Amino acid sequence: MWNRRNFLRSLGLASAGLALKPLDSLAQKTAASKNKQALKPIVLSTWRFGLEANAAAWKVLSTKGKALDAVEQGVKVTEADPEERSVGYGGRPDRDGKVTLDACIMDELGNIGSVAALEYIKHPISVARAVMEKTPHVMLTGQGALDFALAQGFKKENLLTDASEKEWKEWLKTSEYNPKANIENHDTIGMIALDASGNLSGACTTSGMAFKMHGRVGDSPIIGAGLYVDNEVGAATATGHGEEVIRIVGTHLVVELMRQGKSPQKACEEAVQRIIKLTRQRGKDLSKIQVGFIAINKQGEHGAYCIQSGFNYALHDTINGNRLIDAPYYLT
Ligand code: SD4
Repeated sequence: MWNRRNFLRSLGLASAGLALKPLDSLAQKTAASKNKQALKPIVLSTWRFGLEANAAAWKVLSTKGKALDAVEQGVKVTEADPEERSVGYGGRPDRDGKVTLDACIMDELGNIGSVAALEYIKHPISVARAVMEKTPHVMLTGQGALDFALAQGFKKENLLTDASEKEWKEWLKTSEYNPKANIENHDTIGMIALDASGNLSGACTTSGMAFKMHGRVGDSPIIGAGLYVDNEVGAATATGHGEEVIRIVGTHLVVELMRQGKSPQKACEEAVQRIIKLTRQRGKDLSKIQVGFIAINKQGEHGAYCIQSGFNYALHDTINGNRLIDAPYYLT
């Protein structure tokens, strides 16, 4: 007789003793979300230069390449562009006139690599990847990072362009360190991607805050602050005042909020709220601070949120192609 039990047995479920139990609504929801077709591949990156970076990443993703390769190839475009004065070559220097770079990378297995305060190397993200793949460590800084890069065959180059040097000399006239929200003395490219196989990876790279103290390290090379990936849950990256992102271990928080069931959008909002609360608690002026988060989850859903208007991000997916989106913000 053909009954439900026989049908389930034909699927190999009844013998596992699973299928005959009534599903409660939570289990049903979980099953539904697992069955939901993930929107993939998808890549998301910070700021308008993310459009060009996404295009490079998409070449990898659309040919079934790995998210890890996509994010590295993507952010390298921004690192190499001297017109982008906040990342890599052409980045604004610190107050001593030195271009010092921060970057990190994380893959779907939890492998991580990072460099901080690295000078003279155009592609710190690739050095971060080499730290991840070729050393027993996860982070190298300053001279040690440079020595390692040179030993790996990276070329030593002057990264201070005439334009950035001119700006620094102008800045020296007042020497006032007063980074303004959204004014181009701080930007970073953070990129997160979900590939066709459903794996997540991310990369983050910057020259950091312009005219920072020599040796200052921001959030961008710190796993859990500027970038975090958990292949079971989602990925997030950050831009803006790094000190504020570090204070709440921002991207780890965003990913953990997604783990608790929050959408990427809600998770970004809650992390920004956390910064707002601490800023007020510390009696600091919120209007001077900008932080933006972007996030994706395993289903390819995305979200973004920032403190004040002016932050945008680039999104490339299979439905709408590559586009720039203004992030929603808190302060009106
Ligand atoms: C830093 N978070 O060094 C970086 C800078 C940045 O938009 O992203 N600015 O603090």
